[in-house]
Amino acid sequence: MQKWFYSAAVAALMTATAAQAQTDGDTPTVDDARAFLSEAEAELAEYNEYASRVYWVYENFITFDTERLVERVGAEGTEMAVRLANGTAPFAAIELPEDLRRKMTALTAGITLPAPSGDDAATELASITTRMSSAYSTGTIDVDGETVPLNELEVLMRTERNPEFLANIWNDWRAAIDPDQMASDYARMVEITNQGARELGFDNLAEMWLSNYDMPADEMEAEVERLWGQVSPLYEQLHCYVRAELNEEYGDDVQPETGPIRADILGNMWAQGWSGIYDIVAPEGAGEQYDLTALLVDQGYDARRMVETGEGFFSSLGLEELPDTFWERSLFTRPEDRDVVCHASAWDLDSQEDIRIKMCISINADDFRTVHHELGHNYYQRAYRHQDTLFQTGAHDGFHEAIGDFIALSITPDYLVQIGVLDESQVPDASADTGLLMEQALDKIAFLPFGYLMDQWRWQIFRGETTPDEYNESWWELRERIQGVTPPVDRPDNAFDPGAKYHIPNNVPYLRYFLAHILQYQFHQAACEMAGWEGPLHRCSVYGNAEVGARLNAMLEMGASEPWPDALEAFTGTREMDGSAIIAYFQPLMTYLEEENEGRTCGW
Ligand code: X8Z
Ligand code: ZN
Repeated sequence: MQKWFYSAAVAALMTATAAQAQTDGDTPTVDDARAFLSEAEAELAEYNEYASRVYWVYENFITFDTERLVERVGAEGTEMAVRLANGTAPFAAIELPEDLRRKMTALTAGITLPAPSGDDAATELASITTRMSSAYSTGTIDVDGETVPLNELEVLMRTERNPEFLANIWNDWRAAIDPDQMASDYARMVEITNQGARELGFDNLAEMWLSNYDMPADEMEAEVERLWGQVSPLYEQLHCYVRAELNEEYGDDVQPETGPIRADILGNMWAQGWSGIYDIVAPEGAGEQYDLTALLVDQGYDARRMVETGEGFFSSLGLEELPDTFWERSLFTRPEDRDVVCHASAWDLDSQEDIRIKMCISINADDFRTVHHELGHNYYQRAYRHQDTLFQTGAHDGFHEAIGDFIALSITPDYLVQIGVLDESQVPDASADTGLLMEQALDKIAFLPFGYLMDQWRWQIFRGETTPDEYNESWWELRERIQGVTPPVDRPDNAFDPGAKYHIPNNVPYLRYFLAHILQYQFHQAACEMAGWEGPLHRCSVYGNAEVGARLNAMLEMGASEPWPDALEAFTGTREMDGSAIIAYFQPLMTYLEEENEGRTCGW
């Protein structure tokens, strides 16, 4: 649970002044608003630090007792957030300077899970969300007589090739999260939080989540549609090519030539990133590639060294190195003796220097990139620590998710030579470009529809378009229609498959990752231009470029103090999110895929 979650999850305090003004029937003044916000921010800052420490302990030691602690602190946080959000009401009708208005909006729209005031709704909500979170993080399945946790299942999904075995672990993981309990918890949570959203003046929670992007919710939704429309043709080509290769590998019985792709044979528990099956779909005749996982393993990399290497990249840009406490307090590997939340996260506990990551690192290329992803959060957090509490967050949540990924786009062959992971003689020549791009597209292009549909599913529920008895059906309707994937085995009546993905039981909005996948290529393109790079974008690394570092830091330092188009402009010169950068990046691969797919019937 990241620090900016708390900033967003909490809101403003009804000051004596504002309350007084309201009871007297006077219109509050701008000074009243300023005083109100400043008291609210002080309360928030104090709560944030305390709550972060409680959540940290829970996520590092999931026990009966720590669950009770987070339930209490979670309920208190929701009650405070809702009280403060309601406290903004007297200021709705007065004209405010832009920065104060932005803070008021952050207070009302920024609560991820609101509860209605009174009736112990916040307490019930906290107990439901804690139960869902623990069910997810403590889930294990039996594989050949051994109890296996999710982070090891993820490795098996990448590396195993027997379709029956894959179908089994895919199915068993979905049974391991206690689907009956979780589905009913989820339905109750939707009722409570929708009531909370309505009390704050929103139609439902979907509208509230979409109100955090410096524009009206319906415009933001249209923006998302536009972006998906820009990039979906890339996905269709990749899907078509990968399906054909899988058909060749496994035969018609496992993967037919037409229709959706079986979700368990794409190298990932959720079919959200497909680089695990690069070996199956590698382009014929693509030049010699290197295997980053093998290089890291062969060179004896351990978890800490992966993180040190990530830090080294940020340092090369001129960013200050991580504090000693980062190394003392972070969690890098899964402890054997207790339950923890293994899903990777980055933390800022005190809005100063106490930043950490918590991750169960495996030594492979995927986690090497995730380390950079998490560090991106930490560098962002540290850069905006001088902002006021309500501005201590990303320009929008997609920015927060894009920073570390943008850095990881610079993990090129030349960069790997510079840090001694790859030998000069192993640098692939231009004939390997299609392969390099393919491997990356398997993660980044394949992710796009998944990143897009996760919140489509939730928005439909929040809007009442999907009822609890339709949860799983509507999940698979979206997965088939948008992503073109299908379950390997019939879904049981009680299945709650979305609950088997971290962000659903943990209520982390997901649109941010879709936006980040678009934005990171805009950042990369702009940074490479700054660096004077003239070659193909996928060969560009900004490692060691102090100018890029300084301009990046200038954007990070802004936090959420200005509308996000200003932050985007500060770094890239443009004010719009735009798919043309990712399209340009993968253009050579698209040409290849279109040729390969000639004569095939694409789509599903
Ligand atoms: O959840 C994450 C990060 C933590 S913010 C590891 N990601 C999404 C996921 O794992 O589903 C990163 C990319 C998508
Ligand atoms: Zn993240």
